[in-house]
Amino acid sequence: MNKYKERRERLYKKLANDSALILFSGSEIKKSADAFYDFEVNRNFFYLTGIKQEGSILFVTKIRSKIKETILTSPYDAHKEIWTGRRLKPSSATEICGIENYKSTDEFDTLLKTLEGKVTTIYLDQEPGILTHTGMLTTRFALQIGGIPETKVENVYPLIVRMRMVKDEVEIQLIRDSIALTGKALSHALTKIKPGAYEYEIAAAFEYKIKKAHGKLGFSTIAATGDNAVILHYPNLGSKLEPGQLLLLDLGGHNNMYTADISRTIPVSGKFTPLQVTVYEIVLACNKAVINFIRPGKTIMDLQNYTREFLKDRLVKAKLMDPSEDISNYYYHGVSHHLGLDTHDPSDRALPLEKGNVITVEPGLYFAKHGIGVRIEDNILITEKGAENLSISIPKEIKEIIS
Ligand SMILES: [Mn+2]
Repeated sequence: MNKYKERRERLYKKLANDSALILFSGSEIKKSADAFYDFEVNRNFFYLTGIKQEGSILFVTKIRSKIKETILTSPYDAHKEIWTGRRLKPSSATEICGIENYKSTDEFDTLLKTLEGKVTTIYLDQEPGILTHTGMLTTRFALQIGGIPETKVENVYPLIVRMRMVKDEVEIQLIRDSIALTGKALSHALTKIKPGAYEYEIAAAFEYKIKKAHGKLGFSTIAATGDNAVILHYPNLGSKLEPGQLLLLDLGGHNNMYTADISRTIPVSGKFTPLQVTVYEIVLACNKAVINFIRPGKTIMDLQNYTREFLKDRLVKAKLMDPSEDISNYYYHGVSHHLGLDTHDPSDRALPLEKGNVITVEPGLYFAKHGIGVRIEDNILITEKGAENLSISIPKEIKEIIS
């Protein structure tokens, strides 16, 4: 069966009777003048349809338990096509998502009117910032259709997010492929690390290999040397790599919508100072200990508490912090987040981990006064009894990263 259809059918079981579900792929966002940002589809819409084109709509009714699905895309516009590229034909749209019933978005308002008197619940993805096919915020659209008599609007976002948290076999393979691509691109970038190179050159080498695979970045590449590495989402990438510094890389790419998210920390001159190696060994040991600690049933909060205690214990033993100090002075982010169609894949963090979840494990330590930031991040599949490190083949052992 079409995998998107299979997902939709699982979702429909959770919807109330006499309801409608309306999901939007989103609209392009203006950059400046007549330029737009590259379109990024609403991932919940993509998860259920496989369609990536802006201005598309999934329209579903569940009346007396009977499901009726319609897929809508923007009407064919020959003039627009010769300016901005080829558009999905109705036949391709229906084939991708496995929905036979097709309409153009011109017919959406008429379709919406058919709900009057037929449904009592309308489900929308009310995640802030999601746009309709006309560029209206979905939260605003919700207010508008809230005026349909005898109906209430429900947020379908939590239901879809719970489904997305458990990856199926197809999704796990796509994540494996993206990790392999990211690992390959990272190993190319590593060959460019030397004193005198710039952070942006290392990032460019990584991104070249991703683009060469017709891929995209999951997020803006971080290449941060020296004390730049204490800035978690360091955005500037303008510094020169100096001898004796560390370079922290946090990067991920894909050519299949599912991103990897990998961090490695590399000595610029090919060798660590004694202080750097002490810090690196603690973070590496912590990375491995957390991966070992993972079991279905534990929560991400359990992993975080474990990480904080582990790092504090090791830093105190190494005399790098006082027992009375707060570990948050040196480790000030979460150890894990879910990963998938989004880098920070949406999740219900209160839910315990279960088989099929994919999360990151990314302990770090940051000492601004020593110009040291170390983070080692792997991507982990939760299995029946524990965890599988999907990024195990991306080097992180000291002997693998020194020259
Ligand atoms: Mn991450």
